[in-house]
Amino acid sequence: MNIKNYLKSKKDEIDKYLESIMPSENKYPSEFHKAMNYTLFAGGKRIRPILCIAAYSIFKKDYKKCFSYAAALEIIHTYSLIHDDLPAMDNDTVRRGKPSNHIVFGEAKAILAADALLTFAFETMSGVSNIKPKIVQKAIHNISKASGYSGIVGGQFVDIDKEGKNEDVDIPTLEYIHTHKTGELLKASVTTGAILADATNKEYKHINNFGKWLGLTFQIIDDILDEIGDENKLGKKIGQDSINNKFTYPAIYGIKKSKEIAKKYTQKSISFLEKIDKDTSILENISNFLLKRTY
Ligand code: GRG
Repeated sequence: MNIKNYLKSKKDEIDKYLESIMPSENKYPSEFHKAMNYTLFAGGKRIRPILCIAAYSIFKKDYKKCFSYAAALEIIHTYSLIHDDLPAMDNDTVRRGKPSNHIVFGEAKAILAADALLTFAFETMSGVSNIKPKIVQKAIHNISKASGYSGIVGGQFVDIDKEGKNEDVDIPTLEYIHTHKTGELLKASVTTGAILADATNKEYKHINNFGKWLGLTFQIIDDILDEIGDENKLGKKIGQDSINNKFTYPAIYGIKKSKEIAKKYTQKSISFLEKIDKDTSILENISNFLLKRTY
């Protein structure tokens, strides 16, 4: 299947599913529901849910069974974007091509909307009744770990802590920030697919390694795009990393070498898929697509 068609069709399915579960803006308190839905439906590639579905589909056909988890991953990602844009964090006024959540609703309401998204993700995941409880527990545990102190929040903490202190930052610190802030949730997207499809321990390990290298590559490309990307395509302002004096791959290695590293890591991610004795071509194509992405 053409990968662009696959991404588009799965994005449409996930968007429809998200619309079906999010609180109605006609219900009280309407403004609160609007604030929750605003950034979620402002755009976004839906990469995390698609990765979850694609990983699940390696092992099983009935991929709609993982929609609650795929949706939860997108909802958690959106909460993190709203918090990330706040003045106390990265202070970004544009997200997904629109004014950031706090610009439209104000800081206090944006914080509450993001908090509600985070908890709603867990409500969604724990509310499923068509998956064995042991698998539900494992999947929720997996996503919780990626979302918390040992995942995106830990990465964000170190990122904020090291802002403007480049003399304190070495390569292992940079890798900690990248693998945690961005990588853990992307890795959890594919491993959750494998958990839900009841993959063997060996298969899980290969998917986990695939996710690790894919996640790191994703942030390297994000850093490159922050320097040389197109604001209209990206839907956010570029040059923010250098304004915030952030230690990034392009800041250390330059653009050319960073691109080479991203290519090497993409190949590494795919090498783990090759160890799985099943059709992994969709994940492989997604990995190659993400390497070349421009948005
Ligand atoms: C708990 C106070 C508090 C804050 C948490 C967790 C967190 C703040 C921030 C996460 C850090 C973050 C936003 C990392 C960036 C990840 C990243 C590369 C985002 C862009 O992802 P894409 O390209 O975006 O998938 P779309 O819009 O397509 O979904």
